[in-house]
Amino acid sequence: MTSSKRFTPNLMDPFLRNGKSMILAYDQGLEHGPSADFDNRNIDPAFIVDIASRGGFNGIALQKGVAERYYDGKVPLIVKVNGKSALVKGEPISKQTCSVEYALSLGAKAVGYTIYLGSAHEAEMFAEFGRIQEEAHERGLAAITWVYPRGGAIANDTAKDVVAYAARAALELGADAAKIKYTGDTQSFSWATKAAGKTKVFMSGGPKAATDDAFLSQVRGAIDAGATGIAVGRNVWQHSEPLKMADLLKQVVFENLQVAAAPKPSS
Ligand code: FBP
Repeated sequence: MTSSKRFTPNLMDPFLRNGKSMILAYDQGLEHGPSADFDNRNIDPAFIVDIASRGGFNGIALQKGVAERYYDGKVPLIVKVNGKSALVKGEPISKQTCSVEYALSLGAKAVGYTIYLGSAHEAEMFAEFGRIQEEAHERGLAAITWVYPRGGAIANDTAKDVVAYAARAALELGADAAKIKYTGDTQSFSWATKAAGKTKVFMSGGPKAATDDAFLSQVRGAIDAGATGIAVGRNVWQHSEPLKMADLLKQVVFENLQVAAAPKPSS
């Protein structure tokens, strides 16, 4: 099977190690606000940038203001090129905050763009992502989309069919990778990884899980379902020992660690 000359299968290579990947996400300061997610340690972007390199992450996702001031070049960069605050209510929409050209000038190897699938405003985000994807590819950058089903039309954003729809939307819209929520089990998440086709699937983390094993078993389930990896934030940098959590994640993602065997860091 051949692909068109327009498809460059290796744009995600900077973020892969043996075909797998762990990306650290830190755009929550804009998406949720500092008081929702941060404490005195992780409110400092330098703390997170340090975790990314010392924790062996294969990428870090930042908004442009944080990237401009704190990115140290040690880990491949994804610049989020849209964003919104948690203050606006109603049908969600997230618009462009940074050009592809500017992301490239910051050292990005990929741009990230959130689409609220099912929102009354999805058409605007589809169109904007379409332009960004084409420009990113022209400039040799990967286009990664966070596809989050949301709005009045969505009853359950982690239902099997809804998550598979998110994965498929990413493929149809030309994303190199899709960051999607976990469905809760390997079998149902497998449908999403199938739906994504050649678009690589990354599991999104969500709020910090009650126990380390609870989170690690989600990661195990996603990898077993065919995901390329994870793109997570709070479960790492809200952890009392982020580097120990990073080490456990590496073992699950790259070394096939079964979660029952995972040593537990104190949390
Ligand atoms: P987490 O692992 O902390 O959930 O981060 C993943 C992420 O996609 C962030 O990149 C983004 O800021 C946030 O989740 C969006 O969260 P929400 O689902 O509340 O919009």
